[in-house]
Amino acid sequence: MFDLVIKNGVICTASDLYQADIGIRAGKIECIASNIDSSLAGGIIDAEGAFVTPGGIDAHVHVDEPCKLLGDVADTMESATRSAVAGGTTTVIAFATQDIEKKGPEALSNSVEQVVNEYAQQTLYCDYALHLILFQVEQNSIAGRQLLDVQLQNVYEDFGVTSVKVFMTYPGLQMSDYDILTTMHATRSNEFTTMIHAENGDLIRWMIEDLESKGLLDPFYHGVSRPIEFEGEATNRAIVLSSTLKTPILFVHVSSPDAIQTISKAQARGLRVFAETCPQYALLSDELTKCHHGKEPAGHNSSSFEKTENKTADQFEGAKYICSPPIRGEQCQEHIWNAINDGTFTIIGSDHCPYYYYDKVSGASKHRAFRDNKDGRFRYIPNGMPGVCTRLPLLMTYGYTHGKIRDMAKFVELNCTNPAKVYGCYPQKGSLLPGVSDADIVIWYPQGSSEGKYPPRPDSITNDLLEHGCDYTPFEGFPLSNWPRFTIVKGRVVYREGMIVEENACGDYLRREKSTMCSNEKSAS
Ligand code: DUC
Ligand code: ZN
Ligand code: ZN
Ligand code: ZN
Repeated sequence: MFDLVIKNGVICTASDLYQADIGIRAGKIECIASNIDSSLAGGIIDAEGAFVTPGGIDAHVHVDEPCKLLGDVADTMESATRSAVAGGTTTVIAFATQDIEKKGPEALSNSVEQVVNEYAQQTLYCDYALHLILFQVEQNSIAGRQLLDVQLQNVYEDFGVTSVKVFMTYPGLQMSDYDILTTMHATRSNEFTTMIHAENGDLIRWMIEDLESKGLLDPFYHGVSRPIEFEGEATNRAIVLSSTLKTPILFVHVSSPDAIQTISKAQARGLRVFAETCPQYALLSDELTKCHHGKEPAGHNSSSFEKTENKTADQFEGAKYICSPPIRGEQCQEHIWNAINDGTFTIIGSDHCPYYYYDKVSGASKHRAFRDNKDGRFRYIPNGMPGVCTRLPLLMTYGYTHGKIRDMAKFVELNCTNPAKVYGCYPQKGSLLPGVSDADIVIWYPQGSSEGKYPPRPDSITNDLLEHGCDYTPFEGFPLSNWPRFTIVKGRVVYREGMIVEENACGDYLRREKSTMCSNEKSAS
């Protein structure tokens, strides 16, 4: 007997595409077979020939947390997981930031505990796990190594956290090369995954001060202050650090050809260097940050286009597209797609990091939160944009349908299976393996037409589709070829034909194991 049977789907995994039915019991995938007897099912969903994929894993999501180092993020874990399932993502990995008030062997466990406790108060629509953002090594000396070793051991034992992110930029967050080596030493011995934000923070600081001294303050200059070469340099330096210790690393949010080339060369030398990119680097261009010329950006839906008092275009609109690394020139997009297909990129994450565009308090009076703060200087605009909901539909449309991604197996590998392997939750997550995988599944709309025995699928992105807390999407108006019709989390339908199914919300905290892909092998020392 099954709780639910999905019939007539085209099952897509990271290796295969085939027609079959899926039988689900007690939240798990129980069997996949060519024709499951419907009389055995508690419930039946007819996929009508549509693609059936594992639920997406978005391993790069920022939400509001007790330690607000990234400022006031517009999503709680509740709204972020709601937005995730609306876009076919069934597991998110967010961040717990190190709380430097906490000291000693349990310091990092206590930092994570604070975050887990906060999210336990919220309704969660899918499972979530946590990475740890580390920005300070407690003891900046040889003794610090041993302490960090123990701190990581504890955070694994207590919370199943097995990955650490370090920043090579941002005042207050930026780590010295010395501290990065200490961190890598500890992640190596604990078999953690080391995630790197690679941009040269010292050079960026110099550029920001230089631009400000010349009165160049608009959102567009954010990108000017963080050129491609600064990402390339930091990428190369991090590879030197990791190869010194013979330990793997993973670059997050890789945006540009220099970094891609450096990573690809290291991979060709046999170094265990992994990389993530994000849809915004494949689909958006820095032209969007130039709104002060009075043009509406391409792909922009005029319904959300605010006119300023003097009826010209919103001169601050470029702020919506600020993230770090910045959105690059259009010519960089092709490099991103090539690296997606040739294996340089291991995973795709959204880097969902939403900030309100309009002021939350004054609301209707339409003060742009960023502009009215600190004279709109780009330096103070928070870096990040929403994306947890749009990641899979965009990649289905512009990757699969438009032929930029090789095939559906590549789509599943990058968005579902590899993130699970990289972050230690495979095969419970990210795959459709009978007997072992959670029944985290997306049933897409049948290909080709949006007509059927069901409400029509969305044919372009609008902010109100996304179920997130943010007041805009950088992808407003982007045409779509598909959208999740059903999102199933642990056997329960949480999103059905455009509606969240509230009573089926069943998200939990997910403990992870050590990575099977990019943690250190025990033998290396
Ligand atoms: N890096 C991220 O990964 N997210 C938001 C800001 C940043 O710099
Ligand atoms: Zn980052
Ligand atoms: Zn300009
Ligand atoms: Zn991020």
